Amino acid sequence: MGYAEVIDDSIKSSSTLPVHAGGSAFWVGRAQEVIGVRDASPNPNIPPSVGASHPRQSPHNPRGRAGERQRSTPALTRRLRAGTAARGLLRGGGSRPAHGGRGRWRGLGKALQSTAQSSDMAGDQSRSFGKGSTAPGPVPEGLIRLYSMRFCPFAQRTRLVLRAKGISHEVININLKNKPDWFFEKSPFGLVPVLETSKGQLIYESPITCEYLDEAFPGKKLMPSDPYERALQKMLLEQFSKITPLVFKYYVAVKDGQDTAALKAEIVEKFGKFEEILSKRNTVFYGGDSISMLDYMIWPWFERLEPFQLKDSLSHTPKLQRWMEAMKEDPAVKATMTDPQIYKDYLQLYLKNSPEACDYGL
Ligand SMILES: N[C@@H](CCC(=O)N[C@@H](CS)C(=O)NCC(=O)O)C(=O)O
Repeated sequence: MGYAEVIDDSIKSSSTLPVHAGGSAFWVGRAQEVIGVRDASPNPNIPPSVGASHPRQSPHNPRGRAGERQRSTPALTRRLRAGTAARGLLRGGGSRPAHGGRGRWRGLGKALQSTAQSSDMAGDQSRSFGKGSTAPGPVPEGLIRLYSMRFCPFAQRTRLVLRAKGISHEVININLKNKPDWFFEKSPFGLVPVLETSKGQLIYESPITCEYLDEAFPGKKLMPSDPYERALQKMLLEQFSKITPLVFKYYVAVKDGQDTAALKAEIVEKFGKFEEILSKRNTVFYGGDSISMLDYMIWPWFERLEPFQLKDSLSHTPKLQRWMEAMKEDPAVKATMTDPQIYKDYLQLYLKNSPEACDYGL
C-alpha cells in the first residue's frame, strides 16, 4: 500500500489507518527539495533541468569527473534536443492535459519556468505530467530516468542515491492526484519511484531501485560489502517500515483532534530502537562513520518530523539527534531537502486530493 493510499484511506476513515505504507517491499520510505542554481540553457525551448544532472560516474560515462555538476554545454544541448526534453516534455508535459496549440505551450512555459529554478539539471523541480499528457520518449543513452514526485519520501530515497553516486539522470514528475494513463505502463502499481533505463528496462519499489543503482553504477558502494552488514541493513529497514505508516497516522490524528498519546508513545518507543543501534555501534551513521544505504533509506521520514509535528519525539535520543545533524551536512541530503513549511502546505493539498498538490510552489 502506498503512502497516498494511507492518506486517502485516512480521510475516508481516520480511525482505521492501515498499518503498512510500504507494501511487500523489504524497505520502505518518503519526500523532496530546495530551489537553487539557475541554469542558463542557451536554447529557450529546452528545459534546463530536464535531461541530465550529474554527468559523472555512469555505466555510459565511467570517467565523468566526480564532484562536478554539468551546466549547459553545446553537447548537452544537442543531447537534450535529441532526447527526452524534445520528445517528452516539449510534447506535452505538465500536469494539465496536452491540448496542443496554445494550451500545450502554456504548460511548457510553466515547465520551463519551474525547471529554470531547479537546483540541478535533472528536472527534480519540473511540473508534473498529468492525465492527457504525452508519454516521454525513450531514455537517451547515458542517462537513467526517474519517475518521481517532488514531495514523495519513497522517491526521495532514489533521488538521494542518484545524487550520492553522481549518476547522470533525468526526473519526470508524475501528478499522483491526476495520473497519466501511460504511467501504468511504467509502474504496475501506479506508484513512484520508478527507474527507466535507455534499454527500456523498468525498476520499481524504492529499496529495489536504490539497490539496483548501487549495483549497476560505479562509484562509492552504499551497501556494505560484508554479507551480515548487508542483511542487517535490510532487517533494520524492515523494522523502519513499521514506523512510516505510524507517522502519517499520527499527523492525521492530530489534524482530526484525536487523542494521540498512545500513538506518540509507540513512535517514540520505535525510534528508541534506532537510538539503541547507534549507541551500541558507537558510530555516527548506521553503517559506520560514513553514510551508507540505510541512512538514506530512513532519512526522508526524519526530514519530515517537523511538518508531521513529531520533532519532539527525538528529545530523548541524543545519538539520533547527532545522526540527523550529520545527515544534514551530506550534499545529497542538502540537495533533496524541502522547506518544512512548503511540505506542510503540500500535505494540506494532498489530503484534500487536490490535483495541484504535486506542483505546489512551482
Ligand atoms: N512501496 C513503495 C511505496 C511508494 C509510494 O507509496 N509512493 C507514493 C507517493 S509517496 C505513490 O506513488 N502514491 C500514488 C498512489 O498511491 O496512487 C516504494 O517503496 O516505492
